[in-house]
Amino acid sequence: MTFGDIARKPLTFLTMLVAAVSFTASPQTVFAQDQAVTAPIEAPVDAAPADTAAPAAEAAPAFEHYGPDMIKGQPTPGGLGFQDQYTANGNYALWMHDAILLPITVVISLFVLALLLWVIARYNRRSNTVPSKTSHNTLIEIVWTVIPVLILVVIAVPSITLISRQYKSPPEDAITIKANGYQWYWGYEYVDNGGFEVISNMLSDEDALSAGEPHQLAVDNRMVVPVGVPIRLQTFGADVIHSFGIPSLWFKIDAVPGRINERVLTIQEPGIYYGQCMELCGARHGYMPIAIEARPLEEFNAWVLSQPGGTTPELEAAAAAEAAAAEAEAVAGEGDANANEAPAVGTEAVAPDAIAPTI
Ligand SMILES: [Cu+2]
Repeated sequence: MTFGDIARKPLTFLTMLVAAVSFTASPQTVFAQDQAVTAPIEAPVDAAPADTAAPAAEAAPAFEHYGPDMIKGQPTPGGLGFQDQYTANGNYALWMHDAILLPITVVISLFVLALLLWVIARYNRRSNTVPSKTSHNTLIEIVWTVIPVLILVVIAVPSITLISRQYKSPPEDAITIKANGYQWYWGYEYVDNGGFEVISNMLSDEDALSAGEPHQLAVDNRMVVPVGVPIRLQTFGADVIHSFGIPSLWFKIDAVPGRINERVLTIQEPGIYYGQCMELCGARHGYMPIAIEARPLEEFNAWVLSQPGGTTPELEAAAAAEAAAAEAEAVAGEGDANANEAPAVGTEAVAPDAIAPTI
């Protein structure tokens, strides 16, 4: 054995030891990275409201946001069913679940349970010593084919209706709002209102509780939307796939990089509705909640005007009309000036006559 062998053996051993230690340590390393990632993200969480709120406060009078008494869409402790619904689609889906699916499921389950119990009690080896050798019964076979088909038809009709309602295109006059998913927060772009974007980060537990809002759902800047008006809600993934989902509005679409998805959303009542990112999108996927604040249209417009760069289509139309009128006046003025050239000579000619009698 040469010195090289001896040197190599401990080296191999050392290498393996280092490898083993690094394998066992790697989860901690990953975790440490998570925390390292978490730390700088938390800084903008605090910084974002200051950045966005400050110019808003300067630009226009402060807008009074809804307090916790207006929270309508949120999970309840021990809740088993759906959240209360605040859209037409949500109410339809809830009706379909409560009035059709649940009764059918319960009746079928009880029927199958009763059949099982009956078979166990009546046709066991002790009470039924001579088994029947019947192998076909046309009536029973028709019944157990036709009844399930009818059940499926009863489920299919409202089910397909619901799907078609969910995929209805937004009307032309719908207000377009774009929800951009970022790792790990949301940005709401008001495309029809000047194109400004509101950045929305989760509040810390302490801030949420002191505001009276549910922790891990409360955010610093809510997505303010008009109530009773169709919204063309578009989603976009700025980095990876996210999903924009609000259970109480029966609304969920993926936010995919490189494409825009859109659905129409019409909220029936003013209030606050909470949702979350619903596509696993990375380390802080669970900490990018959605909070929608639905306000009557006038209040929504007031909020829009309180945002830097915010404007309404009416204001834009009025400004455009004003500009057009001013332009028309200018053109008319030029025209008048040209037209007045001849009368101007006339007035000059008239002037001496007019002056003459007074002399
Ligand atoms: Cu996400």
